[in-house]
Amino acid sequence: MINNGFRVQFNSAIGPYKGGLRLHPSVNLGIIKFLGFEQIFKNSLTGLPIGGGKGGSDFDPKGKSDREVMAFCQSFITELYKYIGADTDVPAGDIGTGAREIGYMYGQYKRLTGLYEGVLTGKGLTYGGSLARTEATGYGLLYLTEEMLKCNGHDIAGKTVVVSGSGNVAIYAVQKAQQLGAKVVTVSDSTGWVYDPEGIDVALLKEVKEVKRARLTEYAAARPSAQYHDKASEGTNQWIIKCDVALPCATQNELNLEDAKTLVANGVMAVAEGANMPTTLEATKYLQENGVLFCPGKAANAGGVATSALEMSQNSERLSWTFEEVDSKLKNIMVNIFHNLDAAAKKYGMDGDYVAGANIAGFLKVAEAMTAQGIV
Ligand code: NDP
Ligand code: 8G0
Repeated sequence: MINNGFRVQFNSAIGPYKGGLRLHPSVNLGIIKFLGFEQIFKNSLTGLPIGGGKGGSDFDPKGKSDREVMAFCQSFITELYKYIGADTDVPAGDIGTGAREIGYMYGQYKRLTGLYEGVLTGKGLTYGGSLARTEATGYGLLYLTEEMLKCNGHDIAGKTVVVSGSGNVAIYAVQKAQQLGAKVVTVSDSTGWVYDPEGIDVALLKEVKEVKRARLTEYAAARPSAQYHDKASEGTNQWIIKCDVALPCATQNELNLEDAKTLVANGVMAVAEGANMPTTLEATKYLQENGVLFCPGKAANAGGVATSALEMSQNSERLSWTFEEVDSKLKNIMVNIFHNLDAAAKKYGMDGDYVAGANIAGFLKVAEAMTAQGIV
């Protein structure tokens, strides 16, 4: 079996290329390019010195043994190692690429180059990883959502939240939403979704997904209050559940116009993207036209890459910060991002349009850096 691997180095005006590596059978060059393009502006919004890139492969880690995954990761890095480095291009995880895969890739990079450097982020805590990186994207999503609601006169506490996905982003989004006093009633994976009106049990979800690497049917089997819905046989998804806040945290194009109409009819107040481009263009427009607060992924999920940049800082100074230190920096970054979008939208006459605000604020810094450097 031959797999194809990609790395798109899109823009390095404000720092080394930075972005994840996706391992999923759907991966192709088009997907990596759109993700890399978004990454430029997201990384700019973090305020940290990172350029934009993305990579991955159509290798499917699902159902593979640790040994098979290791063999793939070693082959992948054998091809990629010449193009990456702590000061040139710093990949990380993404869909299908977690701590296990990053570990195998880091080991192979070190074996080939002899360098012990911060070439990858999302590393394990014993070899240069950062505390709070695992939680960062989901936590950051909630810090931003909380601020967006607050600035529009609402409180996240007491809200009903619908989350899609049950991977890294979704799990920690559920956890932080609950810590902030919201009730999360759904999670999903590629085959089905769970409705748990008593609120998702995060400990059980982590056990099923992080430890057993099992399907959500196992969550439902262990939790009497949960109902499992099969997507293919029912033709439904989690967006039919009435909620105040919707957080798509699985993959691109998972929230379409029909879903947006259902959410609006059910009174949704805010949508913030944990995944990259989960909302289709038509759905985004519909939500915005119907007064829903909408925050695009390049702002809402920037906490992951921001914390990766903090991991790079720690690697450079050969120190590790405490969980609280990293988490408080993350929170500051997310609150600042929201205010930057809000200000850019207002300044350019599009008050409340956080899509325009994110694009403008992200773009301006990159354009200025490119212009100053002679557009090289
Ligand atoms: P994971 O691999 O940990 O989890 C992905 C989740 O989404 C799983 O529940 C998976 O279900 C589901 N999923 C993936 N592909 C599909 C698909 N084609 N159709 C339906 N469901 C799917 O990935 P992450 O949580 O890390 O990433 C989720 C999203 O967040 C992606 O868009 C990613 O690019 C984005 N993101 C991630 C960041 C991070 O730090 N991890 C940072 C910023 C953005 P199943 O298990 O059944 O495949
Ligand atoms: O840490 C990263 O560079 C990273 C990993 C996975 C996804 C993303 C993203 O911003 O989409 C960034």
